[in-house]
Amino acid sequence: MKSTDETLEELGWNSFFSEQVSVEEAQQCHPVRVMSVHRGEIAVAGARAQLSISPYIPGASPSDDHPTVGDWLLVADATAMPTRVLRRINLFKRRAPGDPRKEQMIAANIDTLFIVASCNQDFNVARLERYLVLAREVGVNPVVVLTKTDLTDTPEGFADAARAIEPGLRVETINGRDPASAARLAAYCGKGKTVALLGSSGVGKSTLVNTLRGSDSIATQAIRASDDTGRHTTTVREMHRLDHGGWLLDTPGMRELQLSDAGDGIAEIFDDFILAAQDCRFSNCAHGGEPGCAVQAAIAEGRLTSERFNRWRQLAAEDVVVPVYPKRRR
Ligand SMILES: Nc1nc2c(ncn2[C@@H]2O[C@H](COP(=O)(O)OP(=O)(O)OP(=O)(O)O)[C@@H](O)[C@H]2O)c(=O)[nH]1
Ligand SMILES: [Mg+2]
Ligand SMILES: [Zn+2]
Repeated sequence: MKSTDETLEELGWNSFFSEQVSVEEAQQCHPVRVMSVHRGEIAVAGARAQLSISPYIPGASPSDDHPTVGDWLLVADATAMPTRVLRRINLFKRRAPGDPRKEQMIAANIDTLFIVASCNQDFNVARLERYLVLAREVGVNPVVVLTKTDLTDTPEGFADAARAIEPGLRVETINGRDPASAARLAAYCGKGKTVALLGSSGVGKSTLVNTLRGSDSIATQAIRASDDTGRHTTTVREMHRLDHGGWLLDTPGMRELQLSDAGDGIAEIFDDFILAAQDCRFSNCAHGGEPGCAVQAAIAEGRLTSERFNRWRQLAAEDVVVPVYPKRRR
C-alpha cells in the first residue's frame, strides 16, 4: 500500500501547502484536494479515500475563500467538515457571465494550461489571445493544443497563426482521438502535476482526456456541422487521474471569457504595443489619432497590425474595473 505522503504527493501536495498547516491543525485535520464541485456538494480526495463533503465552511465569512476545483482544503477529523481553504499557488477566474461585477472561479493550483482549439472554422486568434492573457495573468505556463489535425490538409497553417501571437509560444497539433498522436502531451502531466484544459465547446477537451486516460468514461458529442461549434456537453469542472499519477482538469466549454483584473497579462501578450506606446508624445495617449502617436505610426509603417491593435484595445477596455453601485435606498 502507498504511504500517506506518497498518496498526497500524487495529488499534488507539496511544501507550499504543508507549510501552511500548524502543528495543532495537523493533529485535528487532514488535507484533501477538491476533485469537482457540484451544487451543495464537493468531491474531494485525500490520503484515505475519495468522498463527497459539504462545500460550506462552518464559521467562514462571505469574504473568505470558498473552495473551487483544484483547491486544497483542511477537513476536521471529528466532523468531516472543511475548516479552511489553503492558500493557492494560483487561481483562474473570469467575470461571471451575466453579472460583470462578479467574478467566477475556474480552477486553482494548476501547473500547466492547455488552451484547446481545433483546426476548423471555429479557430479564432482573438479567442486564443484571451486565454493567453489569462494564463500570463495567473502565471501558469500555457500550451496551445490544436486538435482535429486529421480533418484538415493544412494543420501547420493553424499552428503558424497561433505561434504568431507570441514568440516562443508552445503549440502542439494533434488528433485528439488518436492515442499515438495525443501521447506527445503526456510529458506535460507528470506525477502530481495538474493540467487544466480550457477552450470553447466542441474543440475536443473531453475527447483528449479520454484518449490520454485510455478510457471513454467522459461523455463527448459531435459538433454542429453548420459552424463547427459544440453542444456544451461537459457541465462540471472535474479532475481526472492519469495512470502514472498526473491530473487532467476537464472543464465545460466557455461561451465567453471576459477577463477581469488582467492588466499585467494584457501587457505581456501585447508587449509590442506597450513598447511602441512608450514613444507616444503624450503619456496618456489613447492611440486614437492624437498627434505624435507612436502606435499609429507603427501601424502606418506596417510594424504593427491594425487587427491586433483592435483586439488589444478591446481587451483593455473590458478590463476596466466595473463599478459596484451602492444599493439604492427605498
Ligand atoms: N476528427 C476528430 N474529431 C475530434 C477530435 N477531437 C475531438 N473530436 C470530436 O469532436 C467532438 C467534440 O468533442 P468533445 O470532446 O465533446 O468536445 P469538448 O471540448 O469536451 O466540448 P464541451 O464538453 O461541450 O466543452 C466529438 O465528436 C469528438 O469525437 C480530433 O482530434 N479529430
Ligand atoms: Mg467536454
Ligand atoms: Zn499613442
